[in-house]
Amino acid sequence: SDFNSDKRHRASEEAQHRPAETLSAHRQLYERNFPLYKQPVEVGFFSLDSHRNFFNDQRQLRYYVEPRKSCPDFNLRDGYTNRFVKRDDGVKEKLDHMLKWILANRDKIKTRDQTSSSSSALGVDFVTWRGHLTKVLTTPYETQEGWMLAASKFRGTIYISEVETEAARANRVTRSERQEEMMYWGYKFEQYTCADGADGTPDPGGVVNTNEAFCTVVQTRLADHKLLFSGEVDCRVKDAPPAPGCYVELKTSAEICTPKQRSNFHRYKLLKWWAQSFLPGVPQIVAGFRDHDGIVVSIQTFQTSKISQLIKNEQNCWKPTVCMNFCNDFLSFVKSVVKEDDPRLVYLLEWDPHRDVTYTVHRDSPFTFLPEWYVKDTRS
Ligand code: 0WD
Ligand code: CA
Repeated sequence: SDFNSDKRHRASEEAQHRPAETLSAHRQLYERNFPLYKQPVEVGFFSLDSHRNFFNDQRQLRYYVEPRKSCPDFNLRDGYTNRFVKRDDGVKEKLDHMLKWILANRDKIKTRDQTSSSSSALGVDFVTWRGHLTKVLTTPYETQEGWMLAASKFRGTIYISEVETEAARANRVTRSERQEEMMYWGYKFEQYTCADGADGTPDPGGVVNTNEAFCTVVQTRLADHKLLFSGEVDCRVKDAPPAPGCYVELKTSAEICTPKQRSNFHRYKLLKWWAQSFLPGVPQIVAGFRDHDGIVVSIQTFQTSKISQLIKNEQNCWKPTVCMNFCNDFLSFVKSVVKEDDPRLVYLLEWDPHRDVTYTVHRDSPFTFLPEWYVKDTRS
């Protein structure tokens, strides 16, 4: 009987610790108090040059130059055919640039509030791109695009890297000429509003090369999840608080002419803009509104912290607390699922609109994303 009760005890233990198979994304489940989200701290940065080479410095950081008129003469189509070098978006870099940063800067990661419960070599629970977290935050409101996120645990830290869905790949390879050109417009707007140096002026006559990037690396905590992530930053303002408080996100968007367009802008676009900038603590977003011919008709600055006030008049609108509570629960779900510490093992988390988050497990598959040079490095 001792044996039996012991067995029963173990069975119930097992049931309690068995991870949930799925996670719901229903927004009503996440209407709770806003979870703790610590002020993001910049712990480093890196640059990618015109050939996508990594540099452990700020050489690609640009400076925001306020347009001289609120309606400047920016033609976003200029240079598309003859002064544009486009990054090859068929090349999947996964977390590689972040991992290079980690190998070169592991001493910069703050382990001050490391508790005994976190037993990872890096002192963080998750390493990922900011863009991946943006997708998680907006999931309860997303009705169009699903996602696939690969997760592996290595020395106690869970790394999360996106896998392109079949639908996203199909969109990418069948983009129309018009769509291709409109993707350029955002980068052209950056060229009109950014200078290389603190006292420089923008050079709209130069080449737009989308290989070039400046990325901030920030550390923060969402409830009990310690996060280290990196995001691309468009530019900074000259006289401003230290990073990330000095950073500016640049956006372009179709001009708003009707109440319906305004409502759609608030409900869909501002959600994505807010999530992306809130995560790394980027305080302002400068938007260029353009017409169908790519002419900028107005420029407007949004304070990231005021966006949720701005949309409160919209009925059935999104709520920051739902986004953050879902992200918190998603990361808890990932922790409960990703148990085995093995960089060759991938837990593939998948979500499609109107479905729950599910996962599958893959050993030594094409989904494996932590490179040999990272897992072999004796310092990590
Ligand atoms: O290889 C991959 N599958 C990915 C690589 C997926 C996502 C990101 N990346 C890398 C790239 O190295 C890039 O430099 O991430 C960096 C940007 O990461 P992020 O900041 O986490 O991404 P996100 O917030 O989605 O995008 C920020 C900006 C975009 O600006 P807008 O205003 O359009 O949101 O980064 C650019 C784009 O300018 N961008 C990308 N650049 C390179 N590769 C990518 C991408 N895949 N996606 C967006
Ligand atoms: Ca941007």
